[in-house]
Amino acid sequence: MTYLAKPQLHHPTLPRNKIGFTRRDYEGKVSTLCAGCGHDSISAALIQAFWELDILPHRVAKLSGIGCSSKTPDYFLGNSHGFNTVHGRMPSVLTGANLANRELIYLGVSGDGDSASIGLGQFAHVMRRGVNMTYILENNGVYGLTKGQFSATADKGSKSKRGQINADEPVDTVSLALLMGATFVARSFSGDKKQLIPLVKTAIAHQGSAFIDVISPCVAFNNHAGSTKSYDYVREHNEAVNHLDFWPNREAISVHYNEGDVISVPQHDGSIIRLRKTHPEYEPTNRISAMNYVAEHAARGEIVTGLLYLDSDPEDLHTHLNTSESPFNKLTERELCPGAGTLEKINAALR
Ligand SMILES: Cc1ncc(C[n+]2csc(CCOP(=O)(O)OP(=O)(O)O)c2C)c(N)n1
Ligand code: SF4
Ligand SMILES: [Mg+2]
Repeated sequence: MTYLAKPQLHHPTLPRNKIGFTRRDYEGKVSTLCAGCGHDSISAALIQAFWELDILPHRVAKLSGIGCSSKTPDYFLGNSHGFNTVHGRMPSVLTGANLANRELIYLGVSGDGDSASIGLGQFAHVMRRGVNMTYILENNGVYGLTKGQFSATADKGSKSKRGQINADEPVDTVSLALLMGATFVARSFSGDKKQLIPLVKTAIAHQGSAFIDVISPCVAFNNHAGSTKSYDYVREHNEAVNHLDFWPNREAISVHYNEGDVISVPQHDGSIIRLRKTHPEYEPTNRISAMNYVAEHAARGEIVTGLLYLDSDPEDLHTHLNTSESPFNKLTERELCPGAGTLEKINAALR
């Protein structure tokens, strides 16, 4: 029962997006995760975001590692490209794919074990290299797939289902992404679609390394009293610093807000991000103050969510490396092999 295909039949009255697709066209196979798993809500948010953005599914490449979270790309965007890497190695495979073909939209899906334990080095480097991607970390504080051991994001002092207390300091992936130079950093909660869907849409439009840590409770192993990743705990300690509205182009803006409550951030591609501040003192365009704010609130047991940092003029890996605009598979032999004379010149310059 690992793979269940969904029936092909669509109801004829289902709403269609601008390119004629229904939400069903962005779904994948039937999920085999536990009923109530936060990861399924994240898949639903991704389906909604890609549908609302009118993205052709074949323009998307989904990459993941190993874990319940990393299984989820099978449950959405069934008509997109997909690749399951070795545990913790999604970032380097995504980087390679991106270098070979920058025309696709890259979506990395990972878990806290995948990214903060075995894949911590890969996570740090993909952020500092500015790979143009949306990186979703489905964070439940445990290794769900291997039966609930504490992961590196489990908070110190939090309790396992069997009553053990975690003695280790946590890795805060949001702080690490900020430190390593990610140009879009957010935190959200799988139980808050209203916050998550616009964050995902904005991250997809961002032309640099976009990271969203989504707290995603594991109902089988980490949803009890004493856990800091349970539905109840996150609802009680969630401090949303802003709410996001995303317009794919400037003309479409129809909502008006009181002056002072909102900041508008135009993007290079013509889209506009509007941030409604719920914490007026929060400044999402200052990396250092974002890091301090997240750390100060974490020390008080509060989980700060929303768009935490945005660089609206990001540079991506292709700019740094001055790479070819064309995907490798569209280059001709002449472009790929410039001839013995050119090679000789390069070699001579290196002697
Ligand atoms: C190299 C390697 N080491 C260990 C494992 C065993 N393993 C599989 S999934 C996993 C952890 C998954 O945790 P996480 O990434 O948090 O995903 P979740 O299941 O919680 O969504 C581990 C340790 C593996 N598959 N490969
Ligand atoms: S074990 Fe946990 S993470 Fe895995 S599917 Fe079940 S609830 Fe989700
Ligand atoms: Mg996990």
